[in-house]
Amino acid sequence: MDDILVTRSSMPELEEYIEEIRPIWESHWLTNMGKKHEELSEQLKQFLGVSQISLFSNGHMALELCLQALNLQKGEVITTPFTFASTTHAIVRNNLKPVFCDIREDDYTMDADKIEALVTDRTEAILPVHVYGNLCDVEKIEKIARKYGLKVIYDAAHAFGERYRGIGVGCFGDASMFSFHATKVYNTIEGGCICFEDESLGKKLARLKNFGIRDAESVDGIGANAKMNEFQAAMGICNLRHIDQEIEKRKKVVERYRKNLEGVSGIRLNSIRDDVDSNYAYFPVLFDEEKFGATRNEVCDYLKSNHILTRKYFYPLTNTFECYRTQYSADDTPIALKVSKRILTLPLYADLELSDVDRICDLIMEVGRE
Ligand code: T4K
Repeated sequence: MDDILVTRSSMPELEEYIEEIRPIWESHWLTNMGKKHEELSEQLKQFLGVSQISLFSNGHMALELCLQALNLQKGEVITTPFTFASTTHAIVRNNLKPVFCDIREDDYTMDADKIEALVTDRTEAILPVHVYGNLCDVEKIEKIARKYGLKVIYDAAHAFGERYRGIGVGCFGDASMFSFHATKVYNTIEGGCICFEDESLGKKLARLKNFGIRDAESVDGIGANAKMNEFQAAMGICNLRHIDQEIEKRKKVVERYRKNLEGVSGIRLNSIRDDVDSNYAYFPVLFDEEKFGATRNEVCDYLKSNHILTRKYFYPLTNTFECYRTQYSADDTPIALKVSKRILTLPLYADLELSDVDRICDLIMEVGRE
């Protein structure tokens, strides 16, 4: 029996991709902001409903270079430990100090009511994560940022294509990063972008992702190489043609999971907001051992023994990583700690068969009863 993995990359038909890359073959123009790159930029701007966009080789470099471009010098950035390694590393690799804020119990995003207590005279920015595609409290965060003069950079890696009350999620804050990694709702194989409004930020990003080069004879920034190449952009153009159907298929999978698992004692499903058009990026389930009768780890192991490979996104918390643990205590973010020990993301991708969803849910119920 083949394993069912936590996700499976969406891909166009091979012939569609071949047609898309044919001009690249003919022109020999492979990277450095070529025609496909420019075409995809325009298409994504429209699709995401944002005013400015800058494409990158991956989401992490987009985030890291965005923080660099914002020139944050006071030192502290308030963020969440309930995220992928990238978010925290992007801060630290800019010689900035992450200050960890706890999360909300219902949607796992940064608890905006706990931000103000963490603001010091060294705080310069807030970096929240729309984790699993759950939107942060963008209004409250905006208010706090205004009050203290802080920048807001959203890690929107999971929130591609989502809208809040009709507004593209990339419109909030000073900048938002989307990831186009193979495992995401939308992929360019690897890739990512920053969305923003301020044109001067766009100019800095353009230089920083290309070694800091201003023009052929001047280099005025300590940049990196983080350009999206033409093959990535071609994949992005193809995948964007099918994104609405892909999200629709994911929705069906999520609805089936919810139908099967809703109301089961000891299982908490991801909360759903009416004012957000979801992209159905992840299906996290929280297990309360006492009520359900089994721990998250027991469920994970049982599913694995039945060829279902789930993931413990996001365990461990980033503030407990070996590289950070001497500087932080997870006890300072007790809700994040509790959630990270109990949460499991179940397989979710557009082509996941509904019969497999039923089987996964049956297996989960078996562990709970044992
Ligand atoms: N911020 C947040 C909140 C993020 O979640 C991420 C990335 C970032 C920032 C950084 O964005 P990028 O620089 O990645 O654009 C995966 C992804 O590598 C990572 O992109 C993602 N978050 C994270 C949540 O998940 P792993 O180590 O769990 O991936 P891996 O290789 O175990 O793949 C998971 C499953 O995906 C596999 O079991 C099968 C499937 N898969 C994987 C690959 C690589 C495919 O179907 N096709 C593939 O090509 O990190």
